[in-house]
Amino acid sequence: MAVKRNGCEGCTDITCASSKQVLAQDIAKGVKTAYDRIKARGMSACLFGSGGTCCRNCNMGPCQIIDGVEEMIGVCGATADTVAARNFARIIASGSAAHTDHAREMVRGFLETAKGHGPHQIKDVKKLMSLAEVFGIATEGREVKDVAIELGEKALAEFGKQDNTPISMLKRAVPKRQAIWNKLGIAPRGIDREIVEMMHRTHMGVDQDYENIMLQGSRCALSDGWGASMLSTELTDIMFGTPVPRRAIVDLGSLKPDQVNICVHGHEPLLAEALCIAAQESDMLEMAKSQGAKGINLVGVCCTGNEILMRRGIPVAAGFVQQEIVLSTGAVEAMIGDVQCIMQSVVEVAKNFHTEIITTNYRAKMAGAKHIQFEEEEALKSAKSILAHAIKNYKKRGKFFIPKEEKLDVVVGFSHETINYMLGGSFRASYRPLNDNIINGRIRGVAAIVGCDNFKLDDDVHEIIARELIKNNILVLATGCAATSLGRAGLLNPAAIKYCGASLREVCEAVGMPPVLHMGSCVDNSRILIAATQMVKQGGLGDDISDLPAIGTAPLWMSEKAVAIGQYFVASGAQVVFQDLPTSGAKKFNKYLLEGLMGPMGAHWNVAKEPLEIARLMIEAIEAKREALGINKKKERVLFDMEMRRDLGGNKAIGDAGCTGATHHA
Ligand code: NFS
Repeated sequence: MAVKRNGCEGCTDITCASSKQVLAQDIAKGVKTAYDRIKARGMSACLFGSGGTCCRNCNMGPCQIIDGVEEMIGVCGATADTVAARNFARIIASGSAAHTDHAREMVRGFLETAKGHGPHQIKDVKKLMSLAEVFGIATEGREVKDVAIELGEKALAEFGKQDNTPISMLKRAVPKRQAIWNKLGIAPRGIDREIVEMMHRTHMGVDQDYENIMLQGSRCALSDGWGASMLSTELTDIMFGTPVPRRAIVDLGSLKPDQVNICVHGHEPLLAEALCIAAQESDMLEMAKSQGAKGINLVGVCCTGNEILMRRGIPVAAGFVQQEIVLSTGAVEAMIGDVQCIMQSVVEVAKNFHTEIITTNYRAKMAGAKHIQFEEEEALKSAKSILAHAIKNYKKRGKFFIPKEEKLDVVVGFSHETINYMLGGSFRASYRPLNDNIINGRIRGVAAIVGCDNFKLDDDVHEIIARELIKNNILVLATGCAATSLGRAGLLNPAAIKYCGASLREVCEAVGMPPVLHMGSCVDNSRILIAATQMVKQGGLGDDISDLPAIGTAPLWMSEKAVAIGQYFVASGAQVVFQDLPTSGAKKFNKYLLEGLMGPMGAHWNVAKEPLEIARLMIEAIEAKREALGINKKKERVLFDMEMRRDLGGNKAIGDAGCTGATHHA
């Protein structure tokens, strides 16, 4: 059912019950959300912009190009295909830059931690040692601290590397994929360098061949996926702990009526982790009590929320499309942000209430917000001064409304290590059982539902796609705001097996896991690259990611980061489906993305409009891969025999332990 606020006919549907309740309250009457702005704009999107054929790369234009109309090419002679390719490549560069700058901060924070500075520690020594080996660092008989410092320094050097050798983590890929990258000359050399080269090549008068532009587009995206994002995920895990299954809540209802509610919004978990530590310290709790509050309730918004959800079980109150709605409860003392995906409108929404918007990063200031710089060198002190500001706001809280009906329990924390343990057992952690279940057809394949949510389509798109996939016995991996949205839909709970096809249900039941596995934030899509690689290395499903019965979608993509992710998946051999691409105004280039990339990359982009159409396309792609692998031979349905039950039963404890909130270290 749509929420038609102010008679809003142009709005897409909000299906989330909690969001609907909040927006229906009197206190939210003065609030203008993106749904209202879509209606107020009263115009459809510019065709040149949405088709990718508006060129603003020099000052002879702007040139609006119409493909096939001779008079409507660029003043410089640029065609629709060149312009759309340059624009698309710049989207990839911008998305990669966001992940890269985030990753650099995490590496710097890691290095400080390794040196013993700040409130954090090296929590996952096993992972430290295995990543050190990838970087060729000797580990035998060395102090953890020394290995960590050397790893941090080598990791930092990956960003500004100037020689022509590939970045270190590419060697984690399967040999066939590495050979493809080498043959095409697209193995990334330095993380920053690939973004700079992409921007250069799309400057006026440089690269004008869309296929060549996309070679660099792929290299730039790969430097994100196998470079920046992977470094961020791995070092964050080593520092803050590799996620393990745990119970949590994903809902606006995670706000507490009698506590100081603080939303942590943005992306880099250094701030969020420091806030989590600070919020448990007695001086902060005392301060909260002195203001009349019973405690401090930190909740997450967007991907920083996913980071602390995965590692600490701290609730995610809101995904991207709910960031204004969470403030509309009137129950939030402060929204503390760092970088990325923070809408400018939150400052205006906050003006309706006592809520303060606090920016903490010199790279991301907002007019009308309070800026308190988060100093990483003095993380705890800095976090406390930010918290103190929020706590003092509690007394100013007026009328508020926290939706009660929804208590959306989720089980999260599925790092690729966890999946290994859950399916393979703690003594023989391995992807073998997953591969075997795919080969025998109980699990038809694996689908990733990732990326943002977006006001362009109804907010139940992820749910519709996921339900269709699991009904067809496809295991779903989720990250980012898509994962949050699937949590709100109840699909991150083991009880969601009731929506599964019979054979997937059997597997999930035996292992004790939900059919949709939350793998983390958007930088954690690198976990999916590793999981897919492990599946290939395990054997029986071909010798490259492009052979796997696997596919990804970011159906409600909003951010440029999602396009960078899509391109690194494609360049790694995985098919992806988006709801639209900003390239439809350039016929040849669009076709190249949707078909032509298959030649060099073994995978391509796909576009499908409707959620069920997206799901259908994904199912068909998975079945086609199964056919090509020759694993679709009809055989009698094998019920679990005793040995298999014992096998899986041994692992059940891990799933169950996680579900009771117990933690073990991966
Ligand atoms: Ni990803 Fe995260 Fe959400 Fe999209 Fe934004 S928070 S990094 S970009 S909107 S999933």
